[in-house]
Amino acid sequence: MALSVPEGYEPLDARSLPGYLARHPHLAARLGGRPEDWRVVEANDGNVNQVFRVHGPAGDVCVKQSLPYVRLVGESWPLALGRIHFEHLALREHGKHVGRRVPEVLHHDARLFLLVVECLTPHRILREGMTDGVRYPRFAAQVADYLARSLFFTSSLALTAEEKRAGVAAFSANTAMCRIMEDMVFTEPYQVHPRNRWTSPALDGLAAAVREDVPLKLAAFRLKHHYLNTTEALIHGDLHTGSIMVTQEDTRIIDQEFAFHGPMAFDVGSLLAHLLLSFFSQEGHATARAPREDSASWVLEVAEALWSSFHETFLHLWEAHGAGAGDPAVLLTRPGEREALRTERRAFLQRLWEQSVAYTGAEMLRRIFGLAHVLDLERIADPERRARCEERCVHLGRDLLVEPGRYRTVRDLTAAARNAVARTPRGQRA
Ligand code: SR1
Ligand code: MG
Repeated sequence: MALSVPEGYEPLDARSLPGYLARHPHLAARLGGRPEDWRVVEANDGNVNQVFRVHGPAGDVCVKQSLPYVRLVGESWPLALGRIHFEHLALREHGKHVGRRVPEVLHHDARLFLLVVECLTPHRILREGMTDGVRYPRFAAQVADYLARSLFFTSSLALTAEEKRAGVAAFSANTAMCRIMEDMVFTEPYQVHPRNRWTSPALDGLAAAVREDVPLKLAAFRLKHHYLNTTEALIHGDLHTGSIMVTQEDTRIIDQEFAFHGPMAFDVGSLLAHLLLSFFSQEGHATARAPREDSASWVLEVAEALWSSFHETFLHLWEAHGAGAGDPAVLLTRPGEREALRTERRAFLQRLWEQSVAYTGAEMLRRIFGLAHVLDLERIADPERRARCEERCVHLGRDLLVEPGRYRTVRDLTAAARNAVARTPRGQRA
């Protein structure tokens, strides 16, 4: 059955794309030469959209277009085209606060649901680099700065009530993408569901245990409730290591199609989850010549630096640019109230930390039992070896989701990850 699309919409492909770009002089000029000289490369490393990189004699562009279905699955899973509109809006809004941490928008075509952004070269997807054991010295500080700025400046700590509500309204129709998360993160991994998959038979028992685990299912739904009902800031909405491109010097955040006004902790927790998934996968990639212990340690150092740098930057931004409608500084204006204000701000960040811990757990679990897995673990070819790494993810993920309050600091979290590995020496099951 053909999927219904608005009049004027058609998906472009490698053959039709040069003609389209040639009709837009600023894009053609950026590429240089003539359309015959342009090389179109399909870069379908995301799950949802169609992406092309186009290389010309003078430069490159990246073209992203919504398809009327989920690219990973095909036409059997229809998906609203409007997601590219929200990606465009989020790039514009976050771009005001984070500068070049997000790609520059070059062109938006509302009729074709198409976006052209700068092509990031020589950057590569962070997850791929980390899976190869590469370390990126600037990443933690740069992504922490991105997170603090994108979240703080789109929250009511900085905005007036009118600005904040206008932001919530602008993204409120991104429901199709939020629904993917509501189903895939908080619901399906805890049910028998046709989209679920895991390393079988090694993890069959754990998958069944998850479906019968009442405290875990309650914790997942407590968090789903939080996700559904929190409009704290304009969040990226899918901030994992596959949504980040890096070089040794630079960090850029891509793929904003899940953006909406949601919980700050969803972004923080998602990123921490993917760091932990990478950490637990490192042993699965170890060889005698490359034991990966240094890469694994680096990943946890990144988690620690990320949170402490985020914490410090967020407080600094609050101090310098606060007094939005939701900032208690509006009321606590007397010199004698400064200390109470500082205490309140730190308490805010402590709550954000504990919410982030719970989201970390949920994201780790869904990447083991749900539809969308991660290259870090999938690239471990031997299923027994992969299952050993995944079991550690499941045990820690469950604990983070059910008892986030036990992890008061980021060091509690990284210590738990290190202990999980130490408790089950190489080659043993958890
Ligand atoms: C159907 S999309 C599967 C997943 O890929 C994206 O990156 C999101 O994380 C989504 O849940
Ligand atoms: Mg993505």
